[in-house]
Amino acid sequence: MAFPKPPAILDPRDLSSAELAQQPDHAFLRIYAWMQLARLTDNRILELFRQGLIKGTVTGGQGNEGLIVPLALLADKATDVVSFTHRDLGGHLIWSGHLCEHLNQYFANAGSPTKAREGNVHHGDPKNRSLPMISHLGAMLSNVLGMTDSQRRLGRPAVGFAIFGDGGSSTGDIHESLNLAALLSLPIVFVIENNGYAYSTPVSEQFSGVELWQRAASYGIEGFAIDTANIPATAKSLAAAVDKVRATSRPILIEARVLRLRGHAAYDTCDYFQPGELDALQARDTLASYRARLAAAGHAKTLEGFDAELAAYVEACIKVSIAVARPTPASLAQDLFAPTSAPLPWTARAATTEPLTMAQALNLALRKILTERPESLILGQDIATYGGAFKVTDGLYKDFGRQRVFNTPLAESACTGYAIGLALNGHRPIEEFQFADFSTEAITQITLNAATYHFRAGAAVPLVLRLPCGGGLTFGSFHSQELESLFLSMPGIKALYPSTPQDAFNALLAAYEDNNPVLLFEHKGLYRRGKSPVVWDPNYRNVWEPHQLQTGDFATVVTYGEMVHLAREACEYLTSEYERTFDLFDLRCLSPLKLDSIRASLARTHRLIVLHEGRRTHGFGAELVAQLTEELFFSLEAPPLRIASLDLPVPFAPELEHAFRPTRNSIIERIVSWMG
Ligand SMILES: Cc1ncc(C[n+]2csc(CCOP(=O)(O)OP(=O)(O)O)c2C)c(N)n1
Ligand SMILES: [Mg+2]
Repeated sequence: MAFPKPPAILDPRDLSSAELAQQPDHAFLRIYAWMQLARLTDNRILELFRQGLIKGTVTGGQGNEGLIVPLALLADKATDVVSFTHRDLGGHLIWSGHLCEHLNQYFANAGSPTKAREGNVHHGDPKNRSLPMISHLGAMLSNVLGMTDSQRRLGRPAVGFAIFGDGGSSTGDIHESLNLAALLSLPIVFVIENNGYAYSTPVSEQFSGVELWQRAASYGIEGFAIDTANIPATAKSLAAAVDKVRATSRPILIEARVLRLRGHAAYDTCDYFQPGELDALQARDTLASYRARLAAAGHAKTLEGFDAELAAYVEACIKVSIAVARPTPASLAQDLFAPTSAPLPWTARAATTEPLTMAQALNLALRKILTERPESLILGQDIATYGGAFKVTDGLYKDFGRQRVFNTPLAESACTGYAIGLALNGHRPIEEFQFADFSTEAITQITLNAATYHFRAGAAVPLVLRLPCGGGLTFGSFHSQELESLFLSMPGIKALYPSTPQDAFNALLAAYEDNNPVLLFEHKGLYRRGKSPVVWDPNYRNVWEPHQLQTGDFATVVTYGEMVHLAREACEYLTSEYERTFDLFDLRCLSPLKLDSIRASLARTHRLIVLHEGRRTHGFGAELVAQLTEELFFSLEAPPLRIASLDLPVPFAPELEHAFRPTRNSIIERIVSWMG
């Protein structure tokens, strides 16, 4: 069924300070119409939810329209960046799309913009720079920062709108994002929707100290509060703020006092309100008072016309959307990862004639990427003049400058979110974590935001996260971990783990050109474990497959990272002392797993040894054993052997760490006793 034609008053989706000054009546009536559309739609969504026709969490925007409607109208939809919250249906309606498409999202039908993979207001339009929210409050702000910066880097005069609630204001992500925007001087309008409550919690239990807008001063940026009870005044101050941010490229923090007229969500029992409090709130409804004000100014007839037309339009759209087919699970699995592009046109220059350490090989790959790919940039802590904690980025800042190679503050979550925003807009950031361990600070951004993006919003996030990992260097439990099983239990992440300088060079190029978030595990013990030649390898994409290092017939050994080198030594010993030979595989790619060559080996040897440095319980080896043996189980001649670290935090002293991790000798001992 065709989408109904919207009433003419909804044709313009824009507003400017000039229009507010010169033709205020036009402007104010347009604001009213969009507010009324948002209200009618939110109200009908609530009814449809109560009828069981809409599922999930229905958090209405009733009371928030006086803020979000002028704000969304003022944004330049061809340039600017936004991420709307769960109170901002009105903003979604204005930014892009037909009402039917938004309703399709709520009905979770086959026409839903998230392909019905996300519910209700969790949609967006990333191609038009409206970034779909994830539930985790605060997480979207840094994405807006990154995409806005990407727009500016491309020469477009964008403003980003980073919106959050009074409850969200307590999260660390909000602080990290405000700090980052101030530091990088990004043109961001931060807007706090202060409706007095976070679910049932009043602001008095949310924060103490200064009012929310006054926090601006501590970031060295301008801040002010507005009361959206006066909508013309709200529109004018928002317009002035947007103009200012666009012109100065400095962030501003606005605390908007708004109302929440229907409790937190459809399921809210509202029993935390004082008697009469909800009625009193509803009596202050800004939409009603705005309508009365416009009617008193001589627009009563026009408003009646709008109301009738808009109500008929909403009903007609519901009729269309409710009849759309239910979604099918047909393409669920295919859509997890963004398709990878053809190989980039790398120059086939031989990299160097000198043998290199793995750290130098990575540096060379980064240099090649920065030289040949203008969309690339590198960020991380201490990576600029200092060259990174492990000197992997040595010299890059000097040669490529601050625009391409820059230090970040200690804010792993916001910096990763910022990188996601850059990646969504065509840049390809490479982020160095000082130690892999600190990536846990960014776990929401990596596993829930970046990793799910393509699945839920159809947008690619080409992002490389470099993770110096592993132990054996007496760094203790917070600088030595192997985190692959933590991350890779979540869908949507690719991961490479090279063990040689050449593979590290190849892996960085392969990860870089992939259209998905890729974790690059770099074992710190391998950074300087000897040198070997590194050449331009036209088959660099082979790092996505396991590499067979030696052949034999007694057992199939699968390992990766630093353990590859220990496994080699152990196999050599067992061959010379016990005359056993082994098929030895360096897995190299941990996700997506490609195990066919290893399965073929196991079908021949009938014995499997899996070795890794991460802990044993819930470790990556469990998954490897399961996937490798489930089809070959009855042909095995021995139970699979798993060699891993102990199920403990990584201990500090060398003697203790030695006992914790597999060593050449402990590997040999385990295999000998298993051989029986
Ligand atoms: C990090 C995080 N913790 C908890 C929640 C659950 N939750 C969803 S909405 C909400 C209240 C949010 O309050 P506020 O930021 O003021 O926004 P409002 O709903 O009032 O618009 C909570 C606690 C969440 N979404 N994210
Ligand atoms: Mg709130």
